[in-house]
Amino acid sequence: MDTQVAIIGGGPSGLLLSQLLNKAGISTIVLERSTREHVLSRIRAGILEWGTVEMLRKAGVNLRMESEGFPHDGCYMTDEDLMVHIDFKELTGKQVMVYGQTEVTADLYAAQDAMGTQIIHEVEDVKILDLDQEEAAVEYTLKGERKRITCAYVAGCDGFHGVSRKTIPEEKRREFERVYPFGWLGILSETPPCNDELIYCNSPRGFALASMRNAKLSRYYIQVPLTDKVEDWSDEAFWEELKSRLPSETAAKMQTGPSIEKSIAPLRSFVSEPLRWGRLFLVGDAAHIVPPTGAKGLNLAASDVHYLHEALVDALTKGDMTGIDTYSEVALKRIWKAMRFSWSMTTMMHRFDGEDEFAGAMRRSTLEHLASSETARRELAENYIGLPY
Ligand code: FAS
Ligand code: PHB
Repeated sequence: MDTQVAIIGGGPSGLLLSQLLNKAGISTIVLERSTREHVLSRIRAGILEWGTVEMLRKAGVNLRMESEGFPHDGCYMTDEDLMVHIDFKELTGKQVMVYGQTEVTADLYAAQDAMGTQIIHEVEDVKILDLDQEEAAVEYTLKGERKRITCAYVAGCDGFHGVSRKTIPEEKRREFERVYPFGWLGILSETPPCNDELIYCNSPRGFALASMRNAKLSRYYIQVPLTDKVEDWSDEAFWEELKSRLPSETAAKMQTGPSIEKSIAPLRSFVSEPLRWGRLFLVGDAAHIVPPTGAKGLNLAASDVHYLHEALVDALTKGDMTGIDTYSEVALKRIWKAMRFSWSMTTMMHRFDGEDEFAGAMRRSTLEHLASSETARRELAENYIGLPY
């Protein structure tokens, strides 16, 4: 056997799983389609649940996060000039960490390099085979040469467009999907954030989010029609539209500047069941996609890794198959709760084409209820900081 666990995908899921398995003495080979530079050029998630922070500590990749990340005690939800503070710390005793996915991925690569882990970039035409045999196999092409590795298990950490999920026969997969009729236009700008905590904005013109990466780097999003293209939006047009959706006093003090990254991400909710097929296990975006409104995508990948890493260590070091046999059922329980929260936040904070006045009134009254009910704020806070593993 070439390795104990073959990991398809060198994004946060694959790298975190590899790091935790290696620390437990289990060998891995990571197969990544892109170059490392390309993986590290992606601008994605910005909020870590505390469970994810603990996972990174357990993996020994927390030093830079502890010194450069920002623990946040809460966030704001707004509807025009109504601003509701959700105080996570007061309501749940917990915080979230503002630290970009790009940095998490870079820290994981550095740690894996330090451990001398095999990470093979620019692989092509990956095929996952023999999942019902004593040993599984993964074939791939590297620089024109066909390769084959044998392993005990395969972790499919290759995201929504990867090969792993599709390795499970279509007739054996049960897929659930909701595609939202809008996207998020996001920019990164070297400007100080407009607020000390995140602001999720509902407005008659649509959703907006004011986030950040650090005291000099802001991340902003606005809801746009799916027909929009990035080139349709000048920086000036973006800033004007963003300000029109923020509470007026926040907009008035906002510092604008040139975008250093600008992109449109589509929004969907998606789950594929089961997460196991013989010796193959799906992890992270390979199994599920959430709209980023609840800041759950990266964090759900981390909890999948938590369950699978524990299951593989038990199976490979103690011969205990319980975790392996229950991984799909256990992980899906938490996945569906995060799916519900992300869908609820998205439907609560976005305008849908053709909606009537009643829909806007419902959004407004949801905010009013949050403003007046500590119970409602606690329910949102518990989901946002992350449900228990
Ligand atoms: P990833 O997609 O990150 O990684 C999969 C890796 O597998 C990639 O490196 C890919 O190159 C590789 N791969 C694919 N096919 C392969 C194959 N056949 N062979 C080998 N390798 C293969 N989440 C949030 O919480 N907040 C956000 O704001 C947010 N914004 C996002 C914006 C965008 C545009 C996208 C696409 C996602 C966003 N997400 C966000 C979700 C995102 O952060 C994911 O949840 C997170 O990247 C999940 O990590 P992985 O499961 O590792 O998948
Ligand atoms: C981000 O900073 O990129 C971010 C923060 C919170 C979200 C989504 C994205 O819900």
